[in-house]
Amino acid sequence: MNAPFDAATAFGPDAAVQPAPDHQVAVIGLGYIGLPTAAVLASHGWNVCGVDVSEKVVETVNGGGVHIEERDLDRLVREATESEKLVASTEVPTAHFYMIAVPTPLNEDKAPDISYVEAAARAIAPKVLPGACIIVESTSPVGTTERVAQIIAEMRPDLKLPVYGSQEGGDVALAYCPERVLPGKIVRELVQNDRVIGGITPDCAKRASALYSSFVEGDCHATNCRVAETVKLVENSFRDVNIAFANELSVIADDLGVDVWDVIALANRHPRVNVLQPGPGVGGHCIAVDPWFLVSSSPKAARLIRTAREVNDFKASYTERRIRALLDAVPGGKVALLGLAFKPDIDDFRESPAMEIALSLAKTRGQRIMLVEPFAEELPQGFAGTGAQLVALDHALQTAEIIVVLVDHTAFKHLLPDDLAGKLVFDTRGMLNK
Ligand code: SAJ
Repeated sequence: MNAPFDAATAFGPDAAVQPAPDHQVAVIGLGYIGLPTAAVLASHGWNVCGVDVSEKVVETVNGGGVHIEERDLDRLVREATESEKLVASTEVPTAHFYMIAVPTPLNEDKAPDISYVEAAARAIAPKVLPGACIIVESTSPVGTTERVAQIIAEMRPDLKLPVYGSQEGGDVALAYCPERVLPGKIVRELVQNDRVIGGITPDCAKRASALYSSFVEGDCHATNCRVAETVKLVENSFRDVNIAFANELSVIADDLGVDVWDVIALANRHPRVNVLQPGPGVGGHCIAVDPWFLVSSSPKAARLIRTAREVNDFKASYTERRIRALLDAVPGGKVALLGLAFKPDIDDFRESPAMEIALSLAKTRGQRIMLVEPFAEELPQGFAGTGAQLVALDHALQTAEIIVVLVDHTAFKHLLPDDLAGKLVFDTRGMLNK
């Protein structure tokens, strides 16, 4: 164990030449991306060590359990730990491949905070051996992969690191390969989606591709690390800008007194038009965050991207104002807010515009608020003491004068006009039109 090895020859778990260490892949960060990735790698035959700073997470995974809800993940992790292909640890081991999948949040001035990636690089540096390959998966500002190389170079002067723009390989390969999976479909998309693999040098991309091509059914596209880092930010910014167009349209349609859902459905009958769906704002940990990385790096140029972010944030406060107007129109009446998650059929309430709206309303009108959320077993944190109640859909339909659809969960889709007869209805998702 821990003998020098050559990861360039490790083209898959079944390759004829297999170097010594027990841990072929170390996945740093066992969150929404790292844990599914570690489990999928293990299910494809790799010996994986998942690393997390949280002892509780490590204990849970080693016990075959999961600390996050994601379709099929519990089964995958249980099988991977039972077969001993996946172990978890708080310590970074020596490995052939290191994958960094830690958070990259925004700081207060909306600039990216890559300190967790830097900490991961510092934890890898003492363990890394010549021939290994380090891959960053975390959504990152352009230049982050090179920053990781710089940290390793500073801590390990004995190693020759690759240099961007050079054709020469180094002792250690470094690449950026962004995750692109959709929450709710992570396990499937990890295998099916194409991947973009950007090396600091072409050789780095080739070495990183060896790992991905062992479990990805989609195509693996090799490029350089700066392009790959930009691609990730572009994907989520593209979606944010397009959702902003739909959200702005919904406000314009209110001004004009036309039905935005009819407008979008008919406009989308044009062969080159595809307007997305308005909602109560944009949530999640990616689309509402990543565009700021581009704005932060090019503040003057990124005018459309910044405005789109502002439009999508504005849509949540606009929605709240409309609900307050409905409450004012029915003095003493109760409102049922349908859905709190950040998008349909998911139990993730973090960074959710629906949750933000509900919490803000509950603070001042708590006694008049009923929450209907099939994915919540109890009243979510923050509502305690406000008077807001978590109720079943049937109860809400019997007692509320106002119904607001914030999330179009499948569990709400059977609602019929008769169920809503005599009530004030505000459908932020156009669910009842479909
Ligand atoms: N939304 C709308 N209208 C739409 C589509 C979405 O209001 O027409 C809202 C959703 O309700 C939600 C938010 O946007 O609040 C984001 O949802 P999403 O399903 O569009 O995306 P995420 O955040 O769950 O996942 C995205 C994906 N990126 C793209 O589709 C370009 C996923 O592939 C990425 O891997 C993920 O971000 C990530 O981790 O970066």
